[in-house]
Amino acid sequence: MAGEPVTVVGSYISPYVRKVLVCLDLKGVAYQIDPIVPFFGNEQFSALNPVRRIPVLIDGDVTLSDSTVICEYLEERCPNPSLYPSSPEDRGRARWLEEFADTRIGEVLIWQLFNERIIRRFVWGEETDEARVRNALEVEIPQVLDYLERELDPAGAPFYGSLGIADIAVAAFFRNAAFAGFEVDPQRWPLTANFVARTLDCESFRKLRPFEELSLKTPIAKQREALMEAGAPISPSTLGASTPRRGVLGT
Ligand SMILES: N[C@@H](CCC(=O)N[C@@H](CS)C(=O)NCC(=O)O)C(=O)O
Repeated sequence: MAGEPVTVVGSYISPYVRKVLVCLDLKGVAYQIDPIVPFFGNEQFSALNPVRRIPVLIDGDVTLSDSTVICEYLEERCPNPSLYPSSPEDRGRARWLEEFADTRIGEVLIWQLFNERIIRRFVWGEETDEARVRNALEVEIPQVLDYLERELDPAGAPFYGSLGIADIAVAAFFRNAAFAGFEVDPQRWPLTANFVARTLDCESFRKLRPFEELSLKTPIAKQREALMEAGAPISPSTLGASTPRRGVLGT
């Protein structure tokens, strides 16, 4: 990490990749990206990550999977600026919110909404399960938003004082919600709507937008080249394959 840029394997569209890219940017760590779409890893990718999920971070001879593991590694390698609260109490709370984001928010906004509306159609050529989406929109997403609304500071401060891992992890999922046509209702969840808008407006999130939008509108096989032309820091080689493979893990 001292001289060479690290490599992040994974598409700009993934919320877990987004979380890692924002942490790298806030810490000023140079990176290159191999923007493989989920399910499109080759054999070498399987060898690096047996559960075949993105992101993977490669830093010299260190290869790590899982956004939480990666962000903690980055925090320890590059402690300044710290993205974790200093007190054990708030650090524990921030880690819980990160976990809640990666599991429960991921379940409702990614698996039940974004995957249904986008990945199922564009990766697998399947129809959206409209009943599953309806249940997500009417029941499960509101439960998550009710919880966030209770946890957020009414004065509009970031979680635990300054922008950190909890804000980044939670907000990252709402980009995918927007890609899938969902926005938080500001009448019903004013604190959450404000939190999402404010956090996603930070420079580290904003600078990813052109690459996210380009990835969304470009056929999978052409994304790497299109991103390179648009100035994204694309890695010289790829762990991508030309056809998708069903996931190893369930949700
Ligand atoms: N807990 C993992 C979750 C990563 C994850 O679910 N990534 C999705 C893309 S958003 C993926 O790679 N899906 C492919 C699969 O399930 O096989 C993390 O925090 O990195």
